[in-house]
Amino acid sequence: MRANPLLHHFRARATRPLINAWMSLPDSYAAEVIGHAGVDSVTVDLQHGMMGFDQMLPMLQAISSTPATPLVRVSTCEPATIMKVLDAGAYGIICPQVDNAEICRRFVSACLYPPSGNRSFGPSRGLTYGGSDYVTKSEGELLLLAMIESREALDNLDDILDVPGLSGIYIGPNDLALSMGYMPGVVITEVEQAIERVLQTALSRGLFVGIFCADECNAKKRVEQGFHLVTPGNDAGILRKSYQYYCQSLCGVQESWGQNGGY
Ligand code: 3PY
Ligand code: MG
Repeated sequence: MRANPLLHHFRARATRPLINAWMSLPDSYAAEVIGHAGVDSVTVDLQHGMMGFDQMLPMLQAISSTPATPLVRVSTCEPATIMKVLDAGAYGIICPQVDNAEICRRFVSACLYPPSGNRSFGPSRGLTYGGSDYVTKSEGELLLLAMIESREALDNLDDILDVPGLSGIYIGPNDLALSMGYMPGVVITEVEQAIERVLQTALSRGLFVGIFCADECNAKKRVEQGFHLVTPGNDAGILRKSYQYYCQSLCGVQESWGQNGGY
């Protein structure tokens, strides 16, 4: 089976941070361009991105033509969708709102073939992209990341992290802040302490730890903190920032919509 470079970097204890791109734009050409930008992975965001399954498929095909690992954030922990996204060739799933161990078990089970899980057979593009031994080898190559992004998940952290088969976690700092009573995109000590606790608890179990970041400065801070993988904002935010930069440098300060929490 085709190896998952992201997972192999992690297992080899990569000495550099892993960079993940986050796509909300429903476009395969944009996915191809971003996949060739030097990132380690590209995540197609089905939860808040402007695409559905039919647009995701050519995006995964485009990412497959680049060195980046194709990942998908699903919109919810729904086994049928998770299985279909894996069949489409995603090499990792980021599952949002994994608030307790039961949700986490459902997530992991949907990703793994029996006897480890209950993923249904029909690997489709998984087989085409992954290789003829996909069904027997996929368990060792797919990255399964549970999003920790609520107060409830903090309360259930140990039980969530103990679910067998989970590769690691991905922190959603915006939803985490909201669920703790704060606005996203603002540095709040209580939220920072919670993020540090999640990080250390996951690291102590040898799990893969990623986090969404507001921008590149925030991503640098998260790398120094010890995160394996960082997402320095999403594609639309980065595109907007680039145009804002050109507008400001050519015409001086201009009125424009700001960004919030990396979006
Ligand atoms: C969050 O910060 O809540 C996220 O889900 C990142 O997209
Ligand atoms: Mg979120």
